[in-house]
Amino acid sequence: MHVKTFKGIDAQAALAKVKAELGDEAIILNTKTVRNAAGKCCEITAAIDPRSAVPTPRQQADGREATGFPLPDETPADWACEWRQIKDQLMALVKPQLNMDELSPRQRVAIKYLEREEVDTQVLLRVFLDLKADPERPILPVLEGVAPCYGFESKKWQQKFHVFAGPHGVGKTLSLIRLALREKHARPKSRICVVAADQGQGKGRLVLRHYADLAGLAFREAGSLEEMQEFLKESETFDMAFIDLPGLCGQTTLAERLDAIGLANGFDVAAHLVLAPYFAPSQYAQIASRYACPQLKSLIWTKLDEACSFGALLNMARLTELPVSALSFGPGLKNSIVPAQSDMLWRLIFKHTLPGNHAEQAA
Ligand SMILES: Nc1nc2c(ncn2[C@@H]2O[C@H](COP(=O)(O)OP(=O)(O)OP(=O)(O)O)[C@@H](O)[C@H]2O)c(=O)[nH]1
Ligand SMILES: [Mg+2]
Repeated sequence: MHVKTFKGIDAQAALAKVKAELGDEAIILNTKTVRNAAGKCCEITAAIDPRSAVPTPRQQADGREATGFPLPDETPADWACEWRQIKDQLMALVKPQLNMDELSPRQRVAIKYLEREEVDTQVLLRVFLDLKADPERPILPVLEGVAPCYGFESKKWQQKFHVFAGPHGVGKTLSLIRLALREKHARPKSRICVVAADQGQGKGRLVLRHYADLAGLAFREAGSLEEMQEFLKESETFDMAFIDLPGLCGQTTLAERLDAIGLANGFDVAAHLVLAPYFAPSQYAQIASRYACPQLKSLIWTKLDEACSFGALLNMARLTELPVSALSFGPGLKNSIVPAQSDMLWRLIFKHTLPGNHAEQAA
């Protein structure tokens, strides 16, 4: 474990230095205000484990480790587990230093609420330090920094190829169909193709074909490198392609899978990680690391109607540093997915109001 102390004119400045040098995985061990000849300054002591840090897309994109500590090729599972325990213990030590008295009553209530929603301590600490700097500061702009939204629609998402990836059964195929249908509805003239990239294994491709036929979308099967190359040759004739990737097997990573079907380099690809909000924290950490790659651009949350807390949305946004692009809240085809907007996310987290209900209330 590497431990280092950072100084700044205030907590925000010192924290920015921690992030720049050690990354988001850094654990804050201590914060204190010190006086020196120049006046007051904030001192933060932080630690990082060089082996268990989850690589961020930024780190992978330029091939360098932003912490400056080299990562070995493999992280032994027992060490990862041990580090998690150490981290939990360190967090338990740090937590009492989240001195709630330093916040205004409104800020305090919001932080306590997030804690009950199972928002992890790293997120809470970041929010706490931001709020502490200004007792008048409302919490939502701070949270928007942690989990920004960038709603899925072609006006904003101008990539041609959209890959829907994620664990088995989370709702990848259904999300893809609904977003493709929304796009077709909004721009009837756009030439949209849906592509089953599941090598003929999943029943999802039958569903895809069925809805593609009904909605007048083109449909292709391209699960292998050869089939994908064939598809890419004719892709000039389409404005957008929605590619349905099956859940990854074993320890395969998304980068390896995209490489295997020839989508890793040189194409206009945005991959979207589809997730449901009821995995265990350790599973999210593993998913974040397996799916991290330069093409991964957003998170799509599904099965919100089945969840009882939504802290995972903030936790995963911090882990992946990705915006949320769509929210799905029902098993049906109609009125059950929307491009994500910040107000929907906060209503979901703070009021447990599903986006659909919000739309109805507003109507
Ligand atoms: N309640 C609820 N069910 C959903 C939601 N999204 C998808 N589902 C259901 O989840 C099940 C799996 O959906 P799929 O789209 O087939 O999931 P998938 O990730 O493509 O599954 P695989 O291809 O088998 O890995 C279906 O029964 C969907 O109706 C949602 O937002 N809410
Ligand atoms: Mg599927």
